[in-house]
Amino acid sequence: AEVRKELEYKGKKIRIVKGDITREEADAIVNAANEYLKHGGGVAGAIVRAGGSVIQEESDRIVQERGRIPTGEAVVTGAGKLKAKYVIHAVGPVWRGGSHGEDELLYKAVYNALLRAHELKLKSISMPAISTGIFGFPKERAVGIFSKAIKDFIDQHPDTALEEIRICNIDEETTKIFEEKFSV
Ligand code: AR6
Repeated sequence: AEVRKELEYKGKKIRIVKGDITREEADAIVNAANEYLKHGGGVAGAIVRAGGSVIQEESDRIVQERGRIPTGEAVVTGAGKLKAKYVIHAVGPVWRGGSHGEDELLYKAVYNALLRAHELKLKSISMPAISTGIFGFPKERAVGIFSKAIKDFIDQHPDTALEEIRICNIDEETTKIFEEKFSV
């Protein structure tokens, strides 16, 4: 992937990159999932196509056991044929105008994705701009939420093994907005 911005916060690297997240070499990649972990389009569809149906099958077992995954939560599966070891499925909110808790729910989805990586003692994670595609969350507004969630996570987990957090999007529009507006 093409690195477009590099930041460091409390010794942790944060990189804004442009590329296909299914090709990322991070320990985990994050999927922008829905509550039923039915990976249809967007980044979710790309992850299942590249990683194999084992990712959808494992997701289906999780939903069979636990029921739907509430918006804001994140769960882990293997990554099939991908280079990453894990896929962390984070459920972001559907944009409904902004007065239905969307900001808090997106914050939780980002934070919980990082928390899953931390619990697995991973060193690197790559995540897309959850909710800002098919789910319609305004991209400019999402940047501040990603910034705050990542900063808060690092503040609250100073001893985490996580060394690198990448924000990886395939499209120029999202990449540019994060490149220009992301800060910690
Ligand atoms: N690599 C990197 N970024 C990507 C890729 C890719 N291969 N594909 C898309 N993006 P979206 P959402 C970017 O729509 O809004 C699915 O049907 C994209 O440009 O994937 O949370 C799920 O099953 C955008 O910036 O996620 C859910 O039902 C970002 O990834 C629903 O879509 C997120 O876009 C989730 O919608």
